[in-house]
Amino acid sequence: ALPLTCRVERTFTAIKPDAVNRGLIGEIITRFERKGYKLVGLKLVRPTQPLAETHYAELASKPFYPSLVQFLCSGPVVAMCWEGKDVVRTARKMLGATNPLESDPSTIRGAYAIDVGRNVVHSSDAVSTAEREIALWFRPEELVEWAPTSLQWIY
Ligand code: RTP
Ligand code: MG
Repeated sequence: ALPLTCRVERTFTAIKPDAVNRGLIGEIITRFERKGYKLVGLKLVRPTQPLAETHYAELASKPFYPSLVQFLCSGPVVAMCWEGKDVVRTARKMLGATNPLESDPSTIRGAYAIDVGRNVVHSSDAVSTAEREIALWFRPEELVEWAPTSLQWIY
């Protein structure tokens, strides 16, 4: 049995159109794999405007909301669901601060972004947000339950 302190969660993470265009898909997925998280959902999506509006609905009153929605719809997005211990909070740490000016250079945004409106990657900001966003972007059958096996694929 898992210890009570082990909180296995799922989060929704998206590689934004700027990063897809710049060829950063592999870099970003690699960081999550190497950290120890498990990929349970993955697809390339060209978001519709309603999807982008719903995704960022909390920010509807912000002056940058229209351009934010337009940006998310401007090209393909890699939608991902990652699973693992404390993945919601840890993914946010791996992304770094929203504004690349403030994100540590060891983070994804700190390493690859220079503009707050083109900050490469998204990840849910809380467990409840993750549940909402996973349901928004994925159908239940698109999420795959699996457990890593031994070295049978090599030997
Ligand atoms: P995200 O949702 O994309 O993961 O980003 P976040 O949680 O770090 O930041 P959030 O407050 O949710 O804002 C969503 C996206 O809006 C853009 N933004 N622009 N011009 C501005 O001051 C400003 N503030 C936020 C960013 O692209 C941010 O990722
Ligand atoms: Mg956010």
